[in-house]
Amino acid sequence: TSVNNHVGRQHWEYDSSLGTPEEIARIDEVRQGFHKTRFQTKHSSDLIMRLQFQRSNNQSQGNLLVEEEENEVKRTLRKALRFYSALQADDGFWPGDYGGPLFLLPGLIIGLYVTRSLNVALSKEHQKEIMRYLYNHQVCDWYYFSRKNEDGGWGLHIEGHSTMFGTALTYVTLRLLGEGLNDEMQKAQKWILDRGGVVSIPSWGKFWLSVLGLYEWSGNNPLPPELWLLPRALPLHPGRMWCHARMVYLPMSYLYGKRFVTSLNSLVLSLRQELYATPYHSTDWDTARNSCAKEDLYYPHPVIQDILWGGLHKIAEPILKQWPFSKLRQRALSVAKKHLEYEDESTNYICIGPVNKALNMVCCWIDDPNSQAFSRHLARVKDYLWLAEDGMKMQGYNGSQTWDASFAVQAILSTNLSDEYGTMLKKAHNFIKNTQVRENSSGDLDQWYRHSSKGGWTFSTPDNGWTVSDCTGEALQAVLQLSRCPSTIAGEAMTADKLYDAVHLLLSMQNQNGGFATYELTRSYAWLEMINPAETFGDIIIDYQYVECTSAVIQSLNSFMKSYPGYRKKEITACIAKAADYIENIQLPDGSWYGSWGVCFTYATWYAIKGLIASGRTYQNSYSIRRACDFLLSKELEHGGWGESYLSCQNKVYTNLEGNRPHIVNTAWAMLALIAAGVASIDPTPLHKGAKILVQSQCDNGDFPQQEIIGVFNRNCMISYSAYRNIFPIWALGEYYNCVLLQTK
Ligand code: LAN
Repeated sequence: TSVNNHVGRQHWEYDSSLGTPEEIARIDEVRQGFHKTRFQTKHSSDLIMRLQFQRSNNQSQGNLLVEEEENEVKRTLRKALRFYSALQADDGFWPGDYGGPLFLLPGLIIGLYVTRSLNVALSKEHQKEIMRYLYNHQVCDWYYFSRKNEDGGWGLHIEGHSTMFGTALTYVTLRLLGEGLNDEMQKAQKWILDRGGVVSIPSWGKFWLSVLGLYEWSGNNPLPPELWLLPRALPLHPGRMWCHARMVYLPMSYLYGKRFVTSLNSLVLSLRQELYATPYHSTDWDTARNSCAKEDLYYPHPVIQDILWGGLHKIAEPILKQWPFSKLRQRALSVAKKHLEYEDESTNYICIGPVNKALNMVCCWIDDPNSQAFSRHLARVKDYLWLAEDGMKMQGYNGSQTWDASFAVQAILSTNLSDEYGTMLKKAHNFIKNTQVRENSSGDLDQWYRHSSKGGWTFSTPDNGWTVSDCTGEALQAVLQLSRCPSTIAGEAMTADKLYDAVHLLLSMQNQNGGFATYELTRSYAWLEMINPAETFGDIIIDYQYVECTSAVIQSLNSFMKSYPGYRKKEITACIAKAADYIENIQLPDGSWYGSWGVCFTYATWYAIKGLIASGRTYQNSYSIRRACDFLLSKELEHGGWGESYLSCQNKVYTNLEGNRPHIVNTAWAMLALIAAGVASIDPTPLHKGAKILVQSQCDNGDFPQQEIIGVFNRNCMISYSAYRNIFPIWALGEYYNCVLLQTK
């Protein structure tokens, strides 16, 4: 829960005095056994539950009387709400696990190591939990997710196959944390050497290894900070890139420009021997620049990149080393530094994400290890860490607080049981009200390439500062819905001026073509993706428009119009119509939409249908909605429910989970979409079947099982939304109960 009045802050400290003797014994057992017993203990774990989950009441039979089903759904909902209310923190949000990617912790640990702050920032207990986590996710024979691939490596994310990126960086991380060459480490080392050694790690890995003295800077493609000096009219100006690419390549270009390498010690020298198949100094660094292990290759460099980087590497870089051009480099570095400082200060040293958090921290340190900036960075490291039963991980963000809370409110309201669960709503309402970003970040926004943020919401906490279109949309929907509840139940409604700010911000974020991107307007061209140097990620260079973002905005503006019919009516109506057209335009031939932030076609199709309905289109008058419903219905599993694999995201083809198992979150999304479209009045059977899956999946304590990973970014990396397993079954069953069961009685 929060500390120091930072609303929504999540922070873990070890306190040996807490817990009953039984709990302590239990926890010690789990922790001491780490990397021998691993998941085999029955400790209540997201992952263990995933392994060992057996439906508690799967004996429930075929044809229940409607009456009985009604009661069963209601019982399930009550139990689910009671359980979920117990997870709520005092300041109103639901702390949760936002882990999944495996390339984040290494950045942090390497960053802390080179700044000599490992033991300052992280207690021994933190380090122990981090090691436990890393060992727990090594791909081994017992490993649930990859039984076919028992090779001792690590993936890009917890469900992925082994990659050089994951394996080499995790290996290095464990060594920096003090591990020696035990059996597990040797397996990992073998994995790396079998593939010709660490030379072929993808570019972001090359980067971190260079900082650590394990890779030569000449083996990296250039990351010239001079880009920041170019005129903004050029499409490839960093100010026109997706903010995440901009904010990651900013500190990278700073460290590259300085060719920073930590001082070599015996550990680093030993690692040079452990990780290379041929002697370190005989490596051909020029070829190394473009090498990438086949396991890691998701987005192969187009030829134009090889030409571009080759030119920059062989011609531009040597020139920039010499006077007077070296002056230019100095100037570029000082401009980059200014942007780094701006990012640090406007995010309270949290930074926009986990990658630039660690990088910026190193940048501050190399300029002045005793700076206030650096110590402020250290103070915000723990905001990214999350302790779960599989150990301590670095999350994909400083939490998913506002995002989850906004969905949770809508889910709880859908049950119509809010009389009973009013306290939960009141607390969540306060949280959302308290997390609205009240002011723009400081200075001339344009100079810092920032969109305004006043009136918006972030994905996590207001301290993070970066507002997002759909986070604003979902939060706005939540507060608007709450404002229609009696204040005795939901608390005081948000005042109109604050809602106007949100609407104003949203209207400013619509692109020419009607679609909405994530944090900013789309500022440049899709062909720039050709210069995406990150082999493991797709579509990172510009802020594209997304069906999810576009729909969330439509829904919120439509809801706003209901409460404030007169306010900027013309603009809002036009915005919604254009946005809905955009959604229809990007519908795929099979009636679905591709999801960029959740798995995958089910997620996006849910969003699309909700957006189109909110724009006033209906099943009856919209061919698009009918095709979308047909798509969803065609994917329903034989025994009911929907279950989509993360492979859909990377291959862009709808893929069922292995064994055609249903996934409760996919099932809930599909149900929500079909209910919203009114399919129940035509044939409610698919909904009855889906509801049954959800009801039967519930655990005895009211929780739902943690199943396969359900979030994604940049096509290829998965991320856990652990709150979804509670939120979406509640939401879908809530709608099902009130809009299907009670209506068709
Ligand atoms: C997120 C998390 C939230 C997510 C939604 C709001 C769900 C989405 O609808 C819009 C995009 C957004 C804001 C988003 C963008 C990419 C993020 C920030 C992440 C998936 C969390 C982690 C990821 C970030 C890019 C991870 C670092 C990796 C890089 C390639 C820079």
